[in-house]
Order: sequence, then structure tokens, then C-alpha cells
Amino acid sequence: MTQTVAEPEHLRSAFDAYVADEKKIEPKDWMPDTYRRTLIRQISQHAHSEIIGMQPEGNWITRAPSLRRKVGLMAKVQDEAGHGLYLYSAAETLGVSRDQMDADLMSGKAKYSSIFNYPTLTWADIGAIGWLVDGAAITNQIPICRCSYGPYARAMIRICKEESFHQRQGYEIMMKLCQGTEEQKRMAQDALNRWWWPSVMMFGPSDADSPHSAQNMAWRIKRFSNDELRQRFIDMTVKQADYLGLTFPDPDLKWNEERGHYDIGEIDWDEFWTVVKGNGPCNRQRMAHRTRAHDEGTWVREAATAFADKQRARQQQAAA
Ligand code: BYC
Repeated sequence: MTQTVAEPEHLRSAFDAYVADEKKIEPKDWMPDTYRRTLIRQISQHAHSEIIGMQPEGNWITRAPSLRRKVGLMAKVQDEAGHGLYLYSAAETLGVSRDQMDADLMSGKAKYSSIFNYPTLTWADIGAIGWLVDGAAITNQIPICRCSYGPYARAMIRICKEESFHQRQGYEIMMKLCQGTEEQKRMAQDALNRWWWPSVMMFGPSDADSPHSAQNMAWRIKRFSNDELRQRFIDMTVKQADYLGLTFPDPDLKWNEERGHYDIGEIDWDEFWTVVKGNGPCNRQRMAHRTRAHDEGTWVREAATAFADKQRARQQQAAA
């Protein structure tokens, strides 16, 4: 990442020392332009992921197998809308508008997590998303609670608590399926087969191919590298799958005594970049749905703006 604006050296070194001292940067504090831009990029991508991530699950609300499952799934999807809103608000404190972030998502300029471009084919996929996708998300997000940017770090505390509930509801769905009929267990295994590799890829490119990692670690935005978090997730999840009696779609997965970690097979980075670049199984469907929802919500935004204008005019009149 290159620095485009000449910034006073003394401010830059005071900023670096402040961050190194584990102090939080707040919206009105001076910050390097590249720090501001990288946070806008990451936080808006995170917010978009929450909002787009509602689609593969929302698709199952009407088909959840019981009232209890429907209530749980609705609560989870609503939480995700809430996470998107906290995150958009955190990004707004950096000087970017919500309209701009929406426009960047819909034009394809801003990314969202690759994982949400895969289809949810059976009810077991809802279990697998909670277990694996939310499990990966928590692994990545707990360290962000200590991010150097105050509004992002604080938003993450509540988000992580809710993600933890999401992960458990997913694992519980998987547990029930695995304790059920042969067909239910087969569904659970099939969901793990399809969601495993995309979940492993969620952590982003390997450290050697991650252009932003070094600077983000120095700025205490990231605390651990993509590969470190991926390994933590793999080690944790293998044991959970053992308990379920499920197997992984990876013949090379094995415990490495020397490293004290599980080794995995080769990640298909071509698949990852194909999805990130917009050509995954559901990218076009996700964006078409998001754009349609945005257009259909125009009248709501206009009504809310007109109401706010009216309230402001009344307050000004009363104060005059
Ligand atoms: N998908 O240098 P790198 C959820 C991009 S939602 C797409 O390693 P960085 C949930 C990356 O943006 C959870 N793109 O970047 C919701 C960069 O491209 P640009 C979502 C990816 O920023 C609903 C390029 O690859 N979580 O939990 O240092 C239901 C190079 O990467 C991906 C977050 O957003 C990917 N997977 O590290 C259920 C967490 N990975 O921008 C659950 C916050 C990488 O230069 N974000 N790229 O064009 C982060 O922690 C970091 O931004 C990342 C990437 C680890 C994702």
C-alpha cells in the first residue's frame, strides 16, 4: 500500500507509538490516511459480509423443520442485520457515508466474504454454516475486539457474543442430524463435505500472498496472520467433527506431532480467487438480490429522510 499524501513525520511517529502502546484511536484523533482507508475497506467489507450473509440462511426460514428451528434461525438472521448496522456505523465514523458503501458494494468495487457465494442446498447446510462459518468468523473476530480503532473494537465485542450463540445453534443442528436417521447423518456429512474448504478459505490468502497483513499487524488491526487463525480453526474443528462422527473431505488431514497441529491438503486458491473476483456459484444471484432489495427500499429511505427533515424543521421553529 502506498502513501499518497505527505503526512507530518512527527504526527506519524506519535501515532505509531500510541498504537504500539495498545491505546485506542478514536474518530477525531489524527490518523494516517492509509490507516483510515484500510479500516474503511475492512470494516465495510465486514458489514457487507453480514448483510449478504443473511441471504443463504434467510432462504431457509420458511423451510426450517420446526417452530423452534424457525425462531432460532430468524433470530440469527436478525442478529446479522444488526451486526451489519453496527459495522456500517463504525465505518461512518471514519468519514465514509452509508450511501457510498452501498454504492461500492453494488458496483462490485467493495468485496464481501467469499463464503456467501455458495448455495444452501439442504437444512443441514444451515447447521454447517452455524458450526463452520460462524466458527471461522469467531476465530477471526475475537482478536478484532482488541483492534486499535476504538469504534470497530467495541462493535466487535457484542458481535462476538452473538456469533458464539450462532455457532452453538449450528453445532446443535449438526448434533441432532448426526444422532438421527441414516439419511439425516448423510445430509450432515454432505454439508460438511461442501462447506469445509470454503470455510478454510474464509481466512483469506496464505500469509505469503496477503498484501495487507504486514501493515495491518503493525497497526494492531490484525493480531494474528491469516494462516495462524486458519490453523487455530482447523485444530478446533477437527475435534468437534470427531465428536459428531463425521469425516473431512481431505485425505491429507492428519495430526502432525512435531508441529502440534493438524496438517491439511492443498487449498484450491484458484477456486478462492474465482469466487472473490465475482465468478463463484452464487455471486451474481447475491448481488442481484441485494440490488433489488436496495431499490425496493428506496421509498423507506425517502420517507425516513422526509420525516427527519420535518422533525428538524419543527425543532428549529420551536427553538426560534
Ligand atoms: N473473501 O491481504 P489480505 C460473518 C481479500 S461475516 C473475500 O489478507 P486483509 C457471518 C481482501 O479483502 C464475517 N475477499 O487482506 C455473516 C483483499 O482484497 P482488497 C466476515 C477476501 O484485509 C453472516 C485481498 O483478498 N468477516 O461472520 O489483511 C452469517 C487480500 O487479502 C477474503 C470479516 O469480514 C475472503 N474470504 O485480511 C454468518 C472479518 N479474504 O480489499 C457469518 C474482518 C481476503 O485489497 N476482515 N480477501 O481488494 C478481516 O479480518 C480481513 O479483512 C481478512 C482479510 C482476514 C478477511
